[in-house]
Amino acid sequence: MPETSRFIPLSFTRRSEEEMLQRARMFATLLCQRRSVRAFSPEPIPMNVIRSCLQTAGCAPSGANKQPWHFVVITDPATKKRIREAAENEEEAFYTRRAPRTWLEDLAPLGTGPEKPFLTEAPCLIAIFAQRYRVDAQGTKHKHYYVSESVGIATGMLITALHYSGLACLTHTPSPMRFLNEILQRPSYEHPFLLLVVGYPAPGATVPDIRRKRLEEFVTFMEPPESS
Ligand code: IYR
Repeated sequence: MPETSRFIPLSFTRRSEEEMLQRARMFATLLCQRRSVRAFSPEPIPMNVIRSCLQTAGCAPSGANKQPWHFVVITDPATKKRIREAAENEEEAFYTRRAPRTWLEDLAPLGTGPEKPFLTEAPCLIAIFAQRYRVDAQGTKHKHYYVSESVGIATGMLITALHYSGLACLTHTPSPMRFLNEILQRPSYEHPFLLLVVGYPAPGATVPDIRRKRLEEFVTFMEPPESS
C-alpha cells in the first residue's frame, strides 16, 4: 500500500532584502575561507559538535526522501591505522602506476603523494557510504533514487557545518576504497562515497596558493528574450 500523503505548515522565515543580502554576504565570506587541510593536530575534537554536524547532513534533500546515506565516525587509533595502511596501498599504486601523467601534473600544485599521515594523525575520520537500495527485515530490496546527487548534497552540508562550527576537514578519496566496507563492516550494497578527515589544523599548517574562479567565469545569468 502506498503511503498516503500528509501535509503540515511550512516553517519559513521571510526576511527583508537588506537582511538577506547581509546574511548571504556573511555566509559567502565565511565559506570562501574554507580550505582543504592536509596537516592536522592530533588534539581530540568535541563529539557533540560532530553529532550536530551530522544532524545537519541528515537534513539534506534526497531522491524521494530515501536519505540513502550512512556515516561511520572513526576515532579509534587501531581502525584509523588499518584505514591508513589500506589507503596508502591504493595510493602507492595510483601514484606509481595507475594515474596518467596528465593527472599527476594536475595534482602537482597540491603537493599530494602516496603517504597519508593525516589518516592517523587527525582525531576523527568520517566514512560516508551511499546506499543504492535499502534491505528491509524480510530481506526485500527497496530502490533508492539519485543516490550520488543525494549523498553529494549531504556531504556538502556536512562540510559546510564542520567549517561553520570551527573544524577543518579534507575530502579524501583513495581509489578504489572498497576496503572501507570490510574494515567498517558495511554491507556490499553500500558504496564508499568519500572519507572525510576531520580535526583542527596542525599549528603552522599551510595550504596551496590556489585561485578560485570569479563569479562571471562560472555563472551565466540568462537575459529574458527580447519581446518584439
Ligand atoms: N586520491 C589521491 C589523488 C588525488 C586526486 C584528486 I582529483 C585530488 O584532488 C587530490 C588527490 C590522493 O588523495 O592523493
